[in-house]
Amino acid sequence: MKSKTRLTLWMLCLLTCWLGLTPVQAQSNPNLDPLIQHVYGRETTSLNGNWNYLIDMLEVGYYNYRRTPDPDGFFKDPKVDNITAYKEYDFDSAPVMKIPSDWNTQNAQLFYYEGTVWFKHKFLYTPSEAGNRAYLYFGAINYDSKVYLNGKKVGEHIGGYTPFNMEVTDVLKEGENFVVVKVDNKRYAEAVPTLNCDWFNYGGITRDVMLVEVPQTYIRSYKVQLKKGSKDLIAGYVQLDGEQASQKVTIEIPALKVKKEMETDEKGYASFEVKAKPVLWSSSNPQLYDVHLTVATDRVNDEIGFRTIETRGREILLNGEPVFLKGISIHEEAPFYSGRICNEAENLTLLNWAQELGCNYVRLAHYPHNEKMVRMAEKMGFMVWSEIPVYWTIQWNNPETYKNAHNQLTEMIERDQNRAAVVIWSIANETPHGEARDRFLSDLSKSARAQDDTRLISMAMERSDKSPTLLSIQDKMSDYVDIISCNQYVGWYDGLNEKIDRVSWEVDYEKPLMLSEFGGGAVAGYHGDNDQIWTEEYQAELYRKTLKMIDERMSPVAGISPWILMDFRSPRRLLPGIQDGFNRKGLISNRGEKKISFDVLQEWYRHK
Ligand code: GCB
Repeated sequence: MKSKTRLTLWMLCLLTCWLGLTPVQAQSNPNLDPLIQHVYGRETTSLNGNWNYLIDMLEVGYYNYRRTPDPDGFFKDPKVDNITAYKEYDFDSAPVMKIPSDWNTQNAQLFYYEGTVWFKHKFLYTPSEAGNRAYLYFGAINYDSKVYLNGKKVGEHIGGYTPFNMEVTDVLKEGENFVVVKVDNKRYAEAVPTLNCDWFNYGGITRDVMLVEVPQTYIRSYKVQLKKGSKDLIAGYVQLDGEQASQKVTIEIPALKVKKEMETDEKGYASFEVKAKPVLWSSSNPQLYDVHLTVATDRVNDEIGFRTIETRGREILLNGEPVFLKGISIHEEAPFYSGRICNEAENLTLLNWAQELGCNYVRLAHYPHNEKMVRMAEKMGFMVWSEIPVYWTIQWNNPETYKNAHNQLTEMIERDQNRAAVVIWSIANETPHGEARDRFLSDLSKSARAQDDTRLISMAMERSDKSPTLLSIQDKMSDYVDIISCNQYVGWYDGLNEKIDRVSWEVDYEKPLMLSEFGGGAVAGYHGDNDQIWTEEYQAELYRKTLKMIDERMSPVAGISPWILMDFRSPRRLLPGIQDGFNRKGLISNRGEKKISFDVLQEWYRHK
């Protein structure tokens, strides 16, 4: 892209944020269509299952020998007879991989691979109703993907953890079709996340793939939540897509005796407000209501909860009442074999452990987790912190990096804006202070607020201490967040456990304070004295002392999400015999063994 165009886009982004405008369905990914809300509630054909794949280190399927894009790349996949024509690849005789999955744990040769893999899947299509429109939907592909249907490019997407879809009505055929996807998970400096991070760069088509069918004019997006500051006014919008843009829309919530009709404008948009007295969603009673949205041509059903989330001084209020967020941080990594989560049972195992721990809250770090995880958390009564991978030091001055981060933020919000469980949008983790970073993050924060004012904004900050033992947070971004969250590692990266007893805290902001991370490493089954690092005893002692510090020497704390539920793979963790490629700060090992610290935290939560 020419730098002038980049500059204009960057200025446009900023202008949109400054004006506080909602960038309706902001799009930075080319050839994609606005996200369809709640795909699991539509008529879908799953395209999960076996896909053939080719490992393409040199990207010969995309570029010719002059390294320019080849119009006859692998996506064409023509049938040749090998006598009159040749081709140097063949999907149909290539190995198969189960999708969704990460490729690293599916094929030992791909464990450390970062590069391009091509996937192909054949499927039969029978139109379910004449005149329907069809979309290809991907829950997530890590990281850079190009999608082709029947040899034609239909979309591309950047960003490894958010969904995207593209209309394929005109390319889809009755009978056999084939979809080819080029997936590239190479890390690069301007990406989000960037080159450097403390989790595993699983590549592949990591979430559900579906063909979604909708009527010619359909309900593409909607928001149905309590109006900010109200417990008895449900508000939101409906956005249609299709030629019959002006139509009557009905929203019904039978259990609340709500039935409201409205007219969409010439752009297919209608906003609404309706009086209702819902039983409010909470951790102890995660009440959800059937919500039906109907137009002459379409109907969508969803289950939606209603709650308020606000702050008052240093407190967080759920439904108007102070609440302490008893949390745990979680990576989207499967228990027992440690790969990217690819089914509901794996989500459930993690959430069951969080429940056993006594949590009412989960920090889903460091990127948006799969949609089913969020829905499951909601049904189980967990409040959720949802985060984009703006992590450590990314390119704060690069307009493309901003556009990418902003797009991931938008896709995260669009997907989950009806989930009552999501109470916090987090825009960053442990980022270094500086003007460019402050501008980047404050713009993200303003945009998140403009897109959704029914949740709180936070980010995981770092300490700026007042003295070696007087710990504090001083961050210009404090003006732009609702909750001051801090990752801190006294007893691990900062001194040994004895230091924890010597520190106290002074945080001057009149906003709720959360400890978004603390912890230390321990090898499950490795025992020793309380001061012997890597033992379960050391980690347990770190927890005991930190929890005591929170009780006695921190100004009121509104919640915590210690690091982390389960040991997870990280290429930064190289210590043989101890780490072996895993971050060992889990309360539970990667094999599912609970460490002593699990009991320590469980006991503290029991009395909280
Ligand atoms: C942090 C990061 C997290 C790391 C953790 C650690 O502060 O936010 O991603 O995994 O520390 O274990 O060092």
